[in-house]
Amino acid sequence: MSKIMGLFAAVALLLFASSAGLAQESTPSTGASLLAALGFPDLVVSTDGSTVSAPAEIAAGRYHLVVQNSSADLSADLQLEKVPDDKTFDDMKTVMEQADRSAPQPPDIYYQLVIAGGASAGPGGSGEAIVDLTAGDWILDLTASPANEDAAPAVLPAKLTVTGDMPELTDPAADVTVDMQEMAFDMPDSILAGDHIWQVHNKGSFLHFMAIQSYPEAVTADQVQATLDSMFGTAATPAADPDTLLDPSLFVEAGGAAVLSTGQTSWIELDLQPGQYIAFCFMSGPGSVPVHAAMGMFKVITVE
Ligand SMILES: [Cu+2]
Repeated sequence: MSKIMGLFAAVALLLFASSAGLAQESTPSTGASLLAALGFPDLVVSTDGSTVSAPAEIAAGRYHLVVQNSSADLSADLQLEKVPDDKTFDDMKTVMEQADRSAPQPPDIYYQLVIAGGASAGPGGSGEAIVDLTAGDWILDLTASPANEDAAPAVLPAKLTVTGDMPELTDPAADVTVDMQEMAFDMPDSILAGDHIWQVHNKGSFLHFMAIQSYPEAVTADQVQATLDSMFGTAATPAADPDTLLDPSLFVEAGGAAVLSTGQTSWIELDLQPGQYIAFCFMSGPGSVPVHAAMGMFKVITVE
């Protein structure tokens, strides 16, 4: 299966960590990155693929989230999900454990959650993001996935209690600003190559995330849409000329931002080389809403 379908499958299969595969191999480790240099306190979540180590309680605020993955062969995807007011962490853990992982999308409650982003780390690597955590109980929703997409991931939710009022916050300066909404990425058509901070905000009403993939040659939005239509069966018109379709096996993951719910903002760091890239949202739902990318939620980007 292609990387794109793999990511879509991850959205369907990894119940509460649908940002699987967003780990950027070249993400610097904590202490050396642009994100670390912003000076927000570290929130370190470590895993060996079978256990999770993280603080049990922190003050409300903006954090430099660092996911450290010491597993040699599993990828770690962390998503920060707030426990709803009328539920407990244990309620949510039960929902996650009992969910049907062969279902096309997560249970309805997932779409009601406040989700503050997250980060992914490949085997032996780390990942990071700047995230905002308000008072309440949160689920550190960590999923450890083998490279074999058919093998079941380990779901390792941990509880994080956040206390107190949010401090006064000034948004860090970002080189690239992305607003996500139904069904579009509002962002520049071209971006300067190199290491940059990206601000990613969800101004829509659905859950969204951003998966950036490179492609080895220039593409048009029409080509991307036709390819998505052929992959997801969403074509309203007869199938496009196969010669115009992109080859899904040529897409390469280049990083991205984890799931954000309405009104949430996160900051990520990407170091992209010049070339052709496409940002996708492979979220599906709520309800019968198809994969957002196939509904037009993608953006062709040139990095130069
Ligand atoms: Cu979306």
